[in-house]
Amino acid sequence: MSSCRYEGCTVSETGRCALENDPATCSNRIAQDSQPEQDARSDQAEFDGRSVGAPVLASPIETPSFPPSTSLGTAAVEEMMVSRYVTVVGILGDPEAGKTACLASLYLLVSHAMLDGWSFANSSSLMAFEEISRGARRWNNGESPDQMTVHTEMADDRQPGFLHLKLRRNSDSRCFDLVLPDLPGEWSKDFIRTARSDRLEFLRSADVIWLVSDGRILANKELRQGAVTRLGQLAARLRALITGKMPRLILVITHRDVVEQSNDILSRIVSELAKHDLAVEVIPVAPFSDDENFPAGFGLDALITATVQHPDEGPVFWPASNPKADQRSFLSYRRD
Ligand SMILES: Nc1nc2c(ncn2[C@@H]2O[C@H](COP(=O)(O)OP(=O)(O)OP(=O)(O)O)[C@@H](O)[C@H]2O)c(=O)[nH]1
Ligand SMILES: [Mg+2]
Repeated sequence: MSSCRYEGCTVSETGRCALENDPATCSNRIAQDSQPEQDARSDQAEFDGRSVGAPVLASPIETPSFPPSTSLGTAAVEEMMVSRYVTVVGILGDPEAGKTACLASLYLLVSHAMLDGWSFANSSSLMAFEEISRGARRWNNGESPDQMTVHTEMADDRQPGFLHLKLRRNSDSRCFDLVLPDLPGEWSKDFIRTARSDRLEFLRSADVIWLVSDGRILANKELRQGAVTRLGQLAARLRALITGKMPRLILVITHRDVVEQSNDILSRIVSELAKHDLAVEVIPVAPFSDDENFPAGFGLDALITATVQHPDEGPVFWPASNPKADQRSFLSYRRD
């Protein structure tokens, strides 16, 4: 039943408001007096039923936790790129060329403060680095393992997983964020053979691409022509995939502890890539080694320095020029 607090209102008899308000919305009307009481009673019953043994406070919707620290997906890398400049590195090369070895060795060097000129600043994928370098830590009675890394297989065969490393350059304390994918050699083989490029789309926004080659194959007379041809085919595929500005190419030649490359083979590779209008910088490395002259991690500092440098950096905007004691700058102003 509805009634009205306004004295003399006849809305219950006539249906018309004495103040000419809309009876449905008039603030003086007390709608169904008994309803609040009923509601309160049913609420109490429900509360009594639930309250026995139930938690006093509702749990928060999301439990705060640390990020997973495994390899990063493309979305996580994109999110990182929103807030700061991130150097994206593409890593291509045949199976067993030494791609994972370069990453594992880089991580082991930097985690022991042994990467010349660089120091560790941060990483969002420590567990992923731990995973790939685990093999190099398992030694049998002081003997190094035969294989420092294992063949890379992807959990998701359709998209790359990235490793993140933030390094500080000791010369100027500048920090660089690097994201590097550990890809299986089959991805490069498929890219060459069938032009399958859907999972390598990220190369379009890469700053640098490392073309990793096994130095022992390049030094072998019977095998090297095949390796050079494959590098040429890879260059052609990259030209077709990347329509905008081409990332810088670095030819990373592994197994420097075992062999040194002749100038002849290097110039053959350079001219093979030049056919596709591509220039390449060559860096020999030895991520793992038993040779004292080329200790494990040889060349990786040079590789990182070459990766972050920008050869097309412009001239200094306002160069510092110290005044000379006898220079009369004011008098010679505009004289020449
Ligand atoms: N001595 C020596 N061994 C190396 C060097 N580079 C790589 N290796 C070894 O070569 C093997 C293959 O290297 P990986 O880095 O796993 O090769 P990958 O390119 O990642 O191969 P996939 O994952 O199959 O594509 C590993 O056992 C490494 O320890 C090097 O410069 N010197
Ligand atoms: Mg690998």
